[in-house]
Amino acid sequence: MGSNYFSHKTPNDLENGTPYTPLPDSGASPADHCRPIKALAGIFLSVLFLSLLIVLVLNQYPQPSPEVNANKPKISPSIQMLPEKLLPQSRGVAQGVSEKTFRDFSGEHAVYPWSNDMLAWQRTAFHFQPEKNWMNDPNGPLFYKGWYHIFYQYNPESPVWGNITWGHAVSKDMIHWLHLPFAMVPDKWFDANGVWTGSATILPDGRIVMLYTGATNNNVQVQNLAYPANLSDPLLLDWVKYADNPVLVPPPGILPKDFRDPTTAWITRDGKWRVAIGSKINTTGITLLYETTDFTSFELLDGVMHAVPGTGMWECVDFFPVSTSEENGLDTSFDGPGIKHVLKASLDDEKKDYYAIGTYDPINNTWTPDNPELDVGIGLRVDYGVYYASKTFYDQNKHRRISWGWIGETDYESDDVLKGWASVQNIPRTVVFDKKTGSNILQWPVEEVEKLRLNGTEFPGVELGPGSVVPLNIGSATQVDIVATFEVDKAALEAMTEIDVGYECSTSGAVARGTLGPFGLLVLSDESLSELTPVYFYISKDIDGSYKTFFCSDETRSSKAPSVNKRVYGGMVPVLEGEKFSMRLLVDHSIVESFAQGGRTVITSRIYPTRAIDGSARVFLFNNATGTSVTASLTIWQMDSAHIHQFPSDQM
Ligand code: DQQ
Repeated sequence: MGSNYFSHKTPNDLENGTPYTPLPDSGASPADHCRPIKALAGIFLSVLFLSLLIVLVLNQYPQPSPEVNANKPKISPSIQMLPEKLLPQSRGVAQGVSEKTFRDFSGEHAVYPWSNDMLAWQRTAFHFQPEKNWMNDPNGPLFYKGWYHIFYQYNPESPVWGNITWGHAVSKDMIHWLHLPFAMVPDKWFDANGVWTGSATILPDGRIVMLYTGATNNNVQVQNLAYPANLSDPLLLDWVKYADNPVLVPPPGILPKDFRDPTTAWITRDGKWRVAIGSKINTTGITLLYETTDFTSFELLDGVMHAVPGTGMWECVDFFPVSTSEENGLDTSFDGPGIKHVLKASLDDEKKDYYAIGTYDPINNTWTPDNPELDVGIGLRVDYGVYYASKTFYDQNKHRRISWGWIGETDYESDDVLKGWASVQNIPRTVVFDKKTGSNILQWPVEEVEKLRLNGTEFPGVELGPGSVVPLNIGSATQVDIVATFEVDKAALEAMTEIDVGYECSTSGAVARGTLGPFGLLVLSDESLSELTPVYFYISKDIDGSYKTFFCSDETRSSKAPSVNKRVYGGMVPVLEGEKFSMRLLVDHSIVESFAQGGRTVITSRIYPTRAIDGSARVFLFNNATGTSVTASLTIWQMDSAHIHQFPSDQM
């Protein structure tokens, strides 16, 4: 590193500041040596548990009448054990980011003999994804001169994490996309090991500032400045990296691999910009706050904006205001009455996105959660499924706040290599404060996705007795948008005496029958229910007589392939007096995005079926409660595919 890069910078001088203690690039800690044994024991128990579940399930669902289906693939898979050397390699950890390979398998170490049809089917039809190779975090989303821009962490060379470059695409509606040339590649010493995550800020004079993390040639995490070469280009094709980068280096007390992912900046009444950056001190997750006027020199503000002990490294911090009285979204710099601030962090240790709602104090540069028991990292999740590194932006075009998030893979890395790609981004979601509960945000797919709806089929007032499964005859259901409400028999609700305090989605699943649940939908199910993914509500009664509702997505029987992760995801969802139980599901091949009660609780699942694909994928209603009937009313739309192509080169 040439000292000229830093000569004018204090106190963040790489050479004169607190010396770095580089973390070892690899090598097992003492705890690591125990992992194979623990993993084997875990795998054995998981296999045993899964087998028991499968046996149980065969008796749980009455079989619907069989229907002849000429398209059903005739596959008799044989399982092969993977040699130890084929187990997925760790990706990212040595370079100082969280694990980018899915390793948390509940199955055994076995490869499944996927057919080409099965792998091809997994590719989504209306979610954003590059043509091939690896993608992770969304970066710097913005709206500019008529175009929505998405940048993203991308490996141009393979379907696994590495060589991180900024992919770039534009859209008029955030549904149909045109791929553009890479915005930034790792070609400078200050980002030689990766052009990592960053955020855009649109200044009042129209200039665009992009702050991003660079992993330097020595794997130190620094913050860099980039800006468009030509602001009159609506496509923002060319990006200039500021010559005097980095503009920020890890401050004293922060390890060189614990300093990343700058937020969008916001301006306060003193006319100065603030930028938050995630980090940790020991095991306390923290948000550092910097002040700047020119985005080239920054001052670290005293203390931290927020810290939560035990939550570990905070990646991809996001910070934004929400209106407590209006419907519209707010610019990140909005200041005025009737607002709260949302603080979100992606927990490196758990690979989960958490948020909390609270109050920002721009004088003391602190943020305080409304409810300390639901603080960042210990309370509400942005999404209870496979979803990470989310980032919002203010869409000045439609006055709304939009969030993007990375939906990773939960299959074997070797399967990703076979299919040639890995990961997608969610359907962008509008984010507002939930004025009814006052305690959570609401996330909802942008209205533009509804333009993909084709023929809709309505199913009004379907009666579901205890233990019933009802097929919904819409033909193939691999690309569908489902909006459903459920009404529980009021008498059963009032008569329930059973106390049911121990329910958790993750440990119970759709086979655990209670008086008032589970009930919901089975998606990506084949005709004989040999593969199925229940998305459901479960109502439990607490000791004090109150009801709690859980919203869950149960992947445990979603695939015959043992080499994919199959979990039950979910959490609690507030259902207020007078409200029906409502859910919306976007099914797009291997993705199911599920929204309960208007988006109070959201779950994203990755599903890799072997039978419930193409024309064999069906949807059913089910009620596995023992003590209540449920009335369901729903509409299912088949969904068109989005147009996602290269931008025509003659028009660039
Ligand atoms: N992904 C980036 C980092 C970020 C992580 C590297 C989160 O900047 O912390 O690809 O997934």
